[in-house]
Amino acid sequence: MTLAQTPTDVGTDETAPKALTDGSHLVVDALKLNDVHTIYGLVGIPITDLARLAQASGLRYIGFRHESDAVHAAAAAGFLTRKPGVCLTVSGPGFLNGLVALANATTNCFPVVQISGSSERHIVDLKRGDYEELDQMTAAERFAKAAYRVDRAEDIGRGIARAIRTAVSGRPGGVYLDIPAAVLGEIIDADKGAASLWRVIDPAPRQLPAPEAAVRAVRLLADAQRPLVVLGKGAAYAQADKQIRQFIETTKLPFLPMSMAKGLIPDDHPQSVAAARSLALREADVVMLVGARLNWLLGHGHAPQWNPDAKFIQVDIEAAEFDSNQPIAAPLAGDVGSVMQALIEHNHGDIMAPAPWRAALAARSDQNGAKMAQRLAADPHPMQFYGALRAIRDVLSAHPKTYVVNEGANTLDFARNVIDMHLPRHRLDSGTWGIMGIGMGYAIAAAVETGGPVVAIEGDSAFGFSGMELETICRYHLPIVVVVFNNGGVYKGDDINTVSTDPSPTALTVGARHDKLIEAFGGTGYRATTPGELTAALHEALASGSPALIDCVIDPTAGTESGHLTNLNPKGIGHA
Ligand code: ADP
Ligand code: TZD
Repeated sequence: MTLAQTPTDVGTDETAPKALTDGSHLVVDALKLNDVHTIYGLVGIPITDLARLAQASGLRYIGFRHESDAVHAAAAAGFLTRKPGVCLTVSGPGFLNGLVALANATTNCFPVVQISGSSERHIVDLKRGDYEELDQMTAAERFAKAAYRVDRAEDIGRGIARAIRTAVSGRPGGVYLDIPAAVLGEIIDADKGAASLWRVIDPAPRQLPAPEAAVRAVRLLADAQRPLVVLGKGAAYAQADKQIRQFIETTKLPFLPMSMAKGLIPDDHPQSVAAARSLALREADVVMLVGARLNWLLGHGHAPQWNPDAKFIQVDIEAAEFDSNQPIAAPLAGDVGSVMQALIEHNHGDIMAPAPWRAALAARSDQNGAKMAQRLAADPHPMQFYGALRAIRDVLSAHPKTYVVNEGANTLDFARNVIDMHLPRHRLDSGTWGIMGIGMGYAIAAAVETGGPVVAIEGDSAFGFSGMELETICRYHLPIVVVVFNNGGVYKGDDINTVSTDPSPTALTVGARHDKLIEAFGGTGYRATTPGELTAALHEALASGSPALIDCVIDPTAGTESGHLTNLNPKGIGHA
């Protein structure tokens, strides 16, 4: 793409004026050359024209109300597609608003590139005080997988190639790419510009494990009395669904999905031991972690939650992850697809999960399943988490292709266990940080990237972090249904301040009508106070394929403070 020529654009040959281009055109051309189809962002100086140009050039631009949501959306796009999501932010505060989400993406190992305009370098660097002045690259460095800056228009192609390569190769993560306003506006010869762009070949090359590493792991699994496979979101991300399922099914190994790996193999698969999780962790003697870290979400692999004599096998693309918490007896460095393929090839019928272990897990699953069924069957008034989740579960089982986004405390903990997933990469949640605020961004990305229906199951506090994106959802007519679990509080809604008339720190507005919020933007609002009303509303909303919000009224006394993480609150000497 070239700029329109002006009478002053005269080249050396007076009969052939030189075609020109500029930084913004080069950014768009470089993204298109690398198969980027969508940009998530929020405009302002100096990137408004860049967004307009991207749209005019055939890229889809999704405009948000807060940068954090835009970057969360791009990160979710990265997780869903295994290609870096791209987002665009303005200088200074806009960049910083996005940085939380960039850090979150890096923590979750999602590939994303945050491109931000920035202010005049010669003013920023001498701290002379510019509009939205900030040394953004230095700030991003600490929180991203990498941070780069492009200082000349002729380096834009290189910068974008480098950002894409870094985001998606090895352990994926967030990459920051700084493009100062002056570079976006820099005019250069169009031929020189075009020649400076390139397409990244094989952005995430396969990484094969050494054969001896595969043999070592097979031997351990073959000798195990009580083997267990833990599937993490790295396994879901890797899109190695076929190899994983083949390996699991031919070996009969029991598997446990981490929350975002749910559906990688359907939750109702007979080898899933999600319903016997405690027993599986406590007893397993050989554990194979596939794209899952032994971090807090897995109790760091410590006893008594885990068998103190357990031996760990770990499949991870990042070798430095091994031994981060427990000794890894059989490290398998490589991408999940290549490692699982190697395991399939080196397993000559050696691995077969012993029948007594499988029977013990099945018995415990049945026992726990019966208890859960009882809890779900109860129908107390006012509505509790389980009653509402039973209604959602039943509606979603009739819509198995629905993407589920989930955040909150109790809302997250209960929904994770109740809502079965049937397809890979259909569940997006608070992830490794336990962050609130991913809800609307992730939901928007799921709808935009897949065209599929999305149900976001949100605690009322959690929803508040990104709630203004309801307007974005309505503006783009996305098939998203938001269900707000309204119990009037951060965690529970029954905390009372006994010393003044101010609300307690965990209180939110009693009787809030979240359904009215979406009506302001043309979406449909519902209010449900019983599982029956919730069922009817969700059916109708999903059938319409249009933006909707269901305010789902829950007993304010239901749940616990901090959900399942109550024990992480410091004890101290007690409080009011
Ligand atoms: P979970 O929270 O589901 O347990 P984690 O986010 O802790 O999962 O772990 C994901 C792991 O997957 C990370 O250590 C990351 O390096 C790894 N990973 C990401 N992509 C791949 C891949 N393609 N192949 C192998 N490992 C991967
Ligand atoms: N801020 C950010 C960015 N992330 C966080 N995790 C928190 C604050 C602390 N926090 C939680 O860990 S859960 C939560 C907060 C504020 C909200 C819990 O209330 P909820 O959920 O209404 O969303 P439940 O289901 O009613 O418990």
